[in-house]
Amino acid sequence: PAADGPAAAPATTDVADRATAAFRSGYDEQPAGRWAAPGRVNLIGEHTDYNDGFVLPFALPLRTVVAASPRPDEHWTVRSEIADQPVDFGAAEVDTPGRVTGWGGYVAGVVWALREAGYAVPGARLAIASDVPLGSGLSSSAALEAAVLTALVDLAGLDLPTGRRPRLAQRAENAYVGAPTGIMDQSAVIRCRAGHALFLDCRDESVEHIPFDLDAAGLAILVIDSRAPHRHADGEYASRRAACERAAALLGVPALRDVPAADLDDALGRLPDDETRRRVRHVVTENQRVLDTVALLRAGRVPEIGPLLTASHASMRDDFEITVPEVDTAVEAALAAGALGARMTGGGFGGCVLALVETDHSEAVAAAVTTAYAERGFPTPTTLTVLPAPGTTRLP
Ligand code: GAF
Repeated sequence: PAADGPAAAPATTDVADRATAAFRSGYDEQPAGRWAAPGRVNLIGEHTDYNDGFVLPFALPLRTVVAASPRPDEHWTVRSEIADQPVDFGAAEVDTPGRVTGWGGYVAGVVWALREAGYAVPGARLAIASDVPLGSGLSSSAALEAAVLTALVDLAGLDLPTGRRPRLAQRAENAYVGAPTGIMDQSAVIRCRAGHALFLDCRDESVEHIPFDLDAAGLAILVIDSRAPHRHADGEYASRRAACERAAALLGVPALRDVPAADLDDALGRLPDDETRRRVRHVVTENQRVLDTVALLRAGRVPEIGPLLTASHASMRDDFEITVPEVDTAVEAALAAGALGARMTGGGFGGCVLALVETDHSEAVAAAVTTAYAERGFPTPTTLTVLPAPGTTRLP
């Protein structure tokens, strides 16, 4: 690619080799196995998951790999290529949510969630390597949770169907780490399939794998890292969630998913203030945009989803108020350079933007974003071209 053109995703084997190398140098033995979990982007459906609504993510060809072996006692040691020292904990730390902090908390949280659900979890030695950038809104935490969860399930020979795993990984994040996130990220990293987007109903967790063949349509998805670091666990995410729950209570429905788009005006008329009305309008219209996107994809009308992506961004910017100047700049520059649609993806306040482009325009769109960033004095963004990848797997 040109200097400011999009890059291709790194090969899974490299990150798997790094996990094996970290395991061998840390523990002086071969791991019993290796498990890989991807990051994700969400094509559309933002802040709808905790409103019992619809989302449409797909898995990225960027992976977190955990190399692991069981040990006979209730003790867990975790090494990571990003840390000099291992994190080490026993049952006492696991059984007290929040006790293990930092990245080790996601691992301890998974052990906690499995034990709390009544599963006998073996002690383990683990080593982690990852190509999923941290804090970029691509679900590095869900990838870590899913890789560790799958490793422990396999090492223990537990009978835990794939469809039940996302809730356990989410519990690790909600109740052990303390981040009030929804079910999308864990579902995406565990349940996605190559070449497909995952249409998930977050109320009953039913899924449909929607073919998303970008190559056949002559299209590409660019994932542009806005370089504005994002934080889930912070107050803004929690306050949006709380506002949605308050609004649902005011409207007398279990969740905002129960407000059909056709009833939006009536619902807005029953809300007390403009901010609450805008929050509700985002969620209700975003759910409808997911349904409309799915209908277009089912009909093979892929290029036509572009305006829905762009409308989603406007709704996040104006109604849900979760964008920042870097992501707005990336979206505007991508659209001005000919992208069919563009939007921020993930929880917000930074993170990544995805742009749907005709393949021939990829480099021009990436270059336009870089130029717009330079004009505003923002750090140079990085851009990756991605195709929908598989969910969590055991590696050979
Ligand atoms: C974050 C959360 F983890 C998800 O559950 C979801 O709410 C998303 O933000 C917004 O759509 O990624």
